[in-house]
Amino acid sequence: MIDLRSDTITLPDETMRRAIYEAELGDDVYGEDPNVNRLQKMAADLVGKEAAMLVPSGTMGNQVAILTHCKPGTEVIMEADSHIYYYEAAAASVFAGIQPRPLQGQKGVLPADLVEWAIRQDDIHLPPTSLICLENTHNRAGGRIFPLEEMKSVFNVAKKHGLPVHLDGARIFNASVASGVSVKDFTACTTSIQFCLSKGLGAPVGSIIAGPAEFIEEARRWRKRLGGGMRQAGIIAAAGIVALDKMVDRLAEDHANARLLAEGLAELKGIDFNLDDVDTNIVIVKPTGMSVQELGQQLKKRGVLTVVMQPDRIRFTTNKEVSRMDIEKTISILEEVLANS
Ligand code: TLP
Repeated sequence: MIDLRSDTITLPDETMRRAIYEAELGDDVYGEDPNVNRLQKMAADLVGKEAAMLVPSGTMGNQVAILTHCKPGTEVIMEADSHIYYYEAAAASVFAGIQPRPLQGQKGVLPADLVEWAIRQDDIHLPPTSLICLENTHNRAGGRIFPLEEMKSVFNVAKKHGLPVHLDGARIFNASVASGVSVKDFTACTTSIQFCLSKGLGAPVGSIIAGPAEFIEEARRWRKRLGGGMRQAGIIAAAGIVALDKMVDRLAEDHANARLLAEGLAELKGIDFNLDDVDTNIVIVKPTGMSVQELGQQLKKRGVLTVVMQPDRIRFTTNKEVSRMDIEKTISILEEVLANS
């Protein structure tokens, strides 16, 4: 099977498995796991924040950040197609008791003036705005990069209103590798960030949440409340260290494969698709001659796995397990399937 469902399907390579096997362990709830401590220090340095903390998943990272930043009854500004709004099973409403304020972005980007417009005035009728969430790269917009200048503008608006900014940077390393902008430059426009070790970077599990030391101290309590205090988590952290040390540069291969796929798709009839919409490792297309379900099934029958993203859109996500040859094969399979549409 050529698995283009997600970059979450990536498997740890031999170096990672060896690091996991050899990891010296301790109880992280006592702060005694050497690999967790090393990973957290490494991650904080990489994103230019005072402190960082390992969490089991990107979802928990985002939710712990919201719980730490916000009081119940406040409002959180987020993009209407963001992972936090769309894919986290309303966790922020359930756990943090916040009211989401979804704003329609432009290809995942929230313009600063729209954000400023949505910030609540001080009025007894209104929920106070407590947080602004951004996503970079933006998953449902097709792995789009939130440009640095736009992030700066949002951050300036946030500062003006005394509000924190949380970045869902599940794929911030993709944004950095593809744009040449350092991760630190992106994260300088944020108060806190969550990024995933378990997507294109190939670790089996784990995400990092980073921010000011005081914020991370409080986040640690929230992680514990949610049952995310992991004991000998060095098993996970050892893989995370390899991910940050050795796997960042290889994201360029995923981007090149996505571009190859996109160029192939641009030649085909039966789909609506714009080559300029592909920034990183995600390609989202709209079939015109058949339903997305039908296209997904036809591809699966021929050995290509994809994911339905919207009622009329299907997603291909390049990842470490998929080679250039696999992409060439996918293009010819698509040609065959779409020719019959
Ligand atoms: N995204 C997954 C699915 O949940 C949709 C995928 O296959 O793309 N932020 C962003 C931007 C994400 O794309 C994801 C996962 C997460 C957060 C959550 O990470 P996990 O799965 O570790 O909870």
